[in-house]
Amino acid sequence: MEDIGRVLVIIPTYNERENIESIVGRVRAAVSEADILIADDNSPDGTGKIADGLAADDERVHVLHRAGKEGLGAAYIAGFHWGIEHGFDVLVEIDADGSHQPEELPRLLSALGDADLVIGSRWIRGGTVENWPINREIISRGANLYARIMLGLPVRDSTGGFRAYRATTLQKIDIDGVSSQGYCFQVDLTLRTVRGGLRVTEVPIRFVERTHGASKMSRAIMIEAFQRIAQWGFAYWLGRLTGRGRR
Ligand SMILES: Nc1nc2c(ncn2[C@@H]2O[C@H](COP(=O)(O)OP(=O)(O)OP(=O)(O)O)[C@@H](O)[C@H]2O)c(=O)[nH]1
Ligand SMILES: [Mg+2]
Repeated sequence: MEDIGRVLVIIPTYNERENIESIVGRVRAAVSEADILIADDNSPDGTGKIADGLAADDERVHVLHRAGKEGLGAAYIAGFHWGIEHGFDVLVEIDADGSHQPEELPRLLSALGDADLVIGSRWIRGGTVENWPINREIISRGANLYARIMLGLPVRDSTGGFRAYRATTLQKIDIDGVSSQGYCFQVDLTLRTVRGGLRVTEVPIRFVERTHGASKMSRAIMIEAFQRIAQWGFAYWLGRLTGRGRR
C-alpha cells in the first residue's frame, strides 16, 4: 500500500457526552498511527470537558474548542485548517454518534492510495444501513438521487459523512468558500472535488443509527440542501444546455 502520510481523524461534537469516549477509543484501536481531533462547539452537556480528559491521557488526541454551535460544516472547516497547519496529509471525517464504524477506516484509507477523496457509501453494493426508520432511508436515497441528477455527480452517497480527504484535495477546492452546513456541506465538498477534476472513490460501509444522544438533523438542514442543490443544478444544466462552462 502506498504510504498516504500522517492521518488526522476529525470528530465534530455537539452534545455527545454519551458517545465521545467510545468513539475515540474505537478510532484509536482501529488506526493506531492516526491522531484524533475533537471539534467541539462548546457543548452544553460537557462533551468538551470529557474531550479534554481524553486529550490529557493521550498525546495524540487533540481538542479544538469552538465558541458556540455553528454547524457541522464550520466545525469541519476549522478542523481541516488545524490539520493542514499541523502538517497532516490526510483528513478524515467521522460522526461521534457511532453511526460510522472506525473499524472500517483502514479500508477507506487504503482506497485513498488511488483517490483524492474516499467516501464511505451506504448506497453502493455492499453498503448497509441498520436501524433506520423507513422515512430516513427514503430521505437519504431521495436526496442522493436528487443531487446526482441535478449536479451530474457520479457518486451514490454524496451526503455521507464518513470520508477521507488528501490535504492536497482540500487545498485545491477552496474550503473557505464553503458556507453550507448540514448534509449540504458534504454535497458541496463532493461537487468541488469532482469539478476540480480530482478522483473520488466510494467504498461500501455499514451505517448504524445512533443509540445514544439526540440527532441534530433538522428541517432547516434539509431545506438548505434542497435549495442550494437546486441553485447549483440550475447553473449546471444551463451551462450544459448552452454549451458554456459549468457551475
Ligand atoms: N461541532 C459540531 N458538531 C456537530 C454540529 N451538528 C452536528 N454535529 C456533530 O456531527 C455529527 C453528525 O451529527 P448527527 O446529529 O449525528 O446528525 P446525523 O448523523 O445527520 O443525524 P442522525 O442520523 O439522526 O444521527 C455528530 O458527531 C454531531 O455531534 C455542530 O453544530 N457543531
Ligand atoms: Mg448521526
